[in-house]
Amino acid sequence: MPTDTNRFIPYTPIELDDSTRMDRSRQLLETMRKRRSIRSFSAEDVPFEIIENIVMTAASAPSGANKQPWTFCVVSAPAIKRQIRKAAEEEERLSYETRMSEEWLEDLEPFGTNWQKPFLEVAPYLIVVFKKPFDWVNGKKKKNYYVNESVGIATGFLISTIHQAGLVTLTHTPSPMRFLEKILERPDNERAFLLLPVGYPAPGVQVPNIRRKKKEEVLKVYEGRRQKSKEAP
Ligand code: IYR
Repeated sequence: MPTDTNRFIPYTPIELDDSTRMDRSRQLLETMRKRRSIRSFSAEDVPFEIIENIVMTAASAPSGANKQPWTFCVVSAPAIKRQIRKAAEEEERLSYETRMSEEWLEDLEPFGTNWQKPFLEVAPYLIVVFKKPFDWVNGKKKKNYYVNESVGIATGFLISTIHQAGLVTLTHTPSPMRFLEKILERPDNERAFLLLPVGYPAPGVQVPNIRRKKKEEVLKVYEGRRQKSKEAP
């Protein structure tokens, strides 16, 4: 066993009483249920520090063996955004015209999507999330663990934080995505994972009229301990 005493340090929990926890959980639910994927952005600029804070919140996510196998590339340069849009639209046009099945296109119908992606140039920021299947350590390849799970969780943090900071985004998945590695000149251990335009919504933007599943459909309770009840003495 290592003897160093810094291997474990005290954890400082968030101290709240149950009624505050209840209030907070309800407020969070209400706030998060207002989140929608947005496909039309305002060109209005966003203070960079907000973007930095959002990214660093995402980077606080848990990861396999704490390897933090991610890089978040933040693009505001118009020339790079243009390159990304052009390459994404080339892939998307092929997908919509030849690669996606009839069933898939039908499933996407309610969202009104197509191969055109103007938001890639209009949104003030593009955050491109890269996963790192391995790291280079002293010239040796070191494999990372649960890479998709880890980067997926970090992206969840990212989306949630973007919403809570009052901005909007879209989880965009141009496929295949290798062009992002080339355009952003990423090292050979990085693979594009997701692309998120971030900004303010276009004024008057509308969203698809779709519903979230009901509690009974997504939550199954296997009760063991009795719930603390408000009525209990
Ligand atoms: N990547 C394409 C297609 C697409 C696929 C799914 I699944 C969506 O939920 C939305 C779009 C695009 O971005 O248009």
